[in-house]
Amino acid sequence: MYEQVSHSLLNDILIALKPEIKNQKLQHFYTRLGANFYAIHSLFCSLYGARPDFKKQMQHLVETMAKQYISRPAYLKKTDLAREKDHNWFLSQEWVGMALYCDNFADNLSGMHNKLHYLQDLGVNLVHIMPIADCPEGKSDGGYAVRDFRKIDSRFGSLKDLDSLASDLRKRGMLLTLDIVVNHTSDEHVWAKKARAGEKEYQDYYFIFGDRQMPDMYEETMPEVFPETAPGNFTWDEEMGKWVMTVFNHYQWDLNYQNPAVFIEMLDIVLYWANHGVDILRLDAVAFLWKKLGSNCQNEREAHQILQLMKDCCQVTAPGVLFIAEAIVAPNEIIKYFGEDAINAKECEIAYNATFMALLWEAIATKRTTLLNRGVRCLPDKLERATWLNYVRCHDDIGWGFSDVDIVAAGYDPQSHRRFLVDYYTGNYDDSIARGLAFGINKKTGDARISGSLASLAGLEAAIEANNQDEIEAAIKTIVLLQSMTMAFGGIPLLYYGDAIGTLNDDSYLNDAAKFDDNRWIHRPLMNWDKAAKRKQPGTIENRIFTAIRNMIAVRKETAAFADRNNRELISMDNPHLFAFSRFDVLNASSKVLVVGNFDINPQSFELAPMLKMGFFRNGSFKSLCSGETFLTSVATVEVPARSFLWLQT
Ligand code: OTU
Repeated sequence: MYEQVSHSLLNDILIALKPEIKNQKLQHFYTRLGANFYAIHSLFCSLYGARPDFKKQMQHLVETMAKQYISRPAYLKKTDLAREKDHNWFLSQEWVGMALYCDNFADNLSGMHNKLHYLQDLGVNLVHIMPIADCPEGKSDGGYAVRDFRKIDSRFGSLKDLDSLASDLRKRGMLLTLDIVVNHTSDEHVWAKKARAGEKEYQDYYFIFGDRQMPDMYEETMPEVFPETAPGNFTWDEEMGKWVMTVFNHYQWDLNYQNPAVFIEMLDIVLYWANHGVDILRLDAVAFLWKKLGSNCQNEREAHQILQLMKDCCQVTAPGVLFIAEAIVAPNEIIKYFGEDAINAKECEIAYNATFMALLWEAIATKRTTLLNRGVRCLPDKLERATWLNYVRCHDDIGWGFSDVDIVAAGYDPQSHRRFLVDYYTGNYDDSIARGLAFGINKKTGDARISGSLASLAGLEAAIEANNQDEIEAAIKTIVLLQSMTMAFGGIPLLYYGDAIGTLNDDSYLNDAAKFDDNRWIHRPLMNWDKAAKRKQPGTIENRIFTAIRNMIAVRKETAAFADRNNRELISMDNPHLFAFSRFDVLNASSKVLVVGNFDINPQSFELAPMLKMGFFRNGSFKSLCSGETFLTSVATVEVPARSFLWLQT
């Protein structure tokens, strides 16, 4: 019955299409629309069906998709078809990413061309260029407070520069990732300006209230994202004389997706960037897309429906484009951003694996892998056509978002364990030389997160200052160990610019009035190209880190077992300092890799007999993939040096 309704609505919509759309060649568009319309219609109906203008909005939605399909360049339509055929293409082990700010890394977008060889030297073939859309200077939240979604900030260059970079990347077989800040706009966006000027139509784009009644009700259950710099979730706008919902900074106005016009505008922006050759779109802060009184306004069912709808619409117009969900939420919530099942409710193909990231840092601090093992074991299975973005550091802080239940099961008290981690990474703990800063300290809850560069958190900064060679060695090992885990875990490893050469904290942000109160800037430095050049001098710190990572990337790419096909098994080692799992080649299950990480500062070993029983190393010998060393299975135990890893293949 419902399917019939949906079918006849589609007919009406197609008949009513404007002649300039109807007269185009839209064969693939119609096929895909037909295949996805039932899902699109039911989602749109469940979100907006109660509105009197529902049919009009639906028409507008289809027209938006059709127009963007018409303007999609032929070469991208070709890529769409190829990717539709090989629809698991992104699960391959060949992809390795890096996130970078184009201005810090290369002055601007056109400067990027001359730096791509550095990425290729390392083996990186997926570039996430941090937000480049137009933002007000000084009120940009690092690019996440967008004033004009379709304009590139003049600091970074022009649309032409981006097009030329996209084409250069394509020729080199590299993928381009850009951000779409779907949850909010800058308070200087034209919609916000119109709202401020009193236009009701645009006030409906946001959550705007004349008095404190609704804001107070929301505040009862909404947590604070930036408690120090932007406490509360509402900001008084003097000019409008009203309260605006601002979950992040005071100048970031939350978009109201209860209004279908907002959804259609944002979809149009998503498709606009898809048509500029972006392969992967990082959707920022997706957990926050739906606000509901009485809830923490994160991970709401409707937020998922919005993402499903966005995916289905993108599938019709630009099916070759993937979405990354940036949802830094609990493990059982993150998993839902992949969708519920691959056919009926697909969402984002890729999601940040914040759980794994935080667990890795926890294991470094405790030197034990109890929580890491537990946390990974409890990570729910993801869909088949979905993959993680595995990372050690990114432009944001590290939050201790693992589940309390797991912390307790690992034998710790949640609150004091989180406090310990903050102490450890700020260097306020006996044996810690980490140089992190506490970020987002919440006086009410006692929570805090951590800022700092990978190298400084791993102890390299303090070790260099003390000129302590052993500590330098240990820090390098820690860095390489952490990266070895993200390379082998299953998913796309995402490096952060500067981390392959041991970039330390940079406190120059303290002299910038627009940055000094947000210490995440301590790990967003200018890329130091003189330092990068030292990667070629044997024996330097830069050389040791860079070559180790480059080697891992090369090995990863040639090891089919590292493709992400839900082909990982955790292995208990009976040693609280080791973290071990196996990866197998789905086409050749006997081709296995055993990954072992030792998080302790002393060597640790494991017995071979149980491994042989599990079916590893049947050939009488096994090989370490990174060092090339061969071992005989006649040895009783295998030693893993302090803060080191092994990738062993029979
Ligand atoms: C994201 O962050 C971005 O990565 C941050 O750089 C932005 O400040 C923020 O959105 C606002 O656009 O929303 O889903 O420190 O981890 O704010 C998670 C907290 C986010 C960040 C969190 C995150």
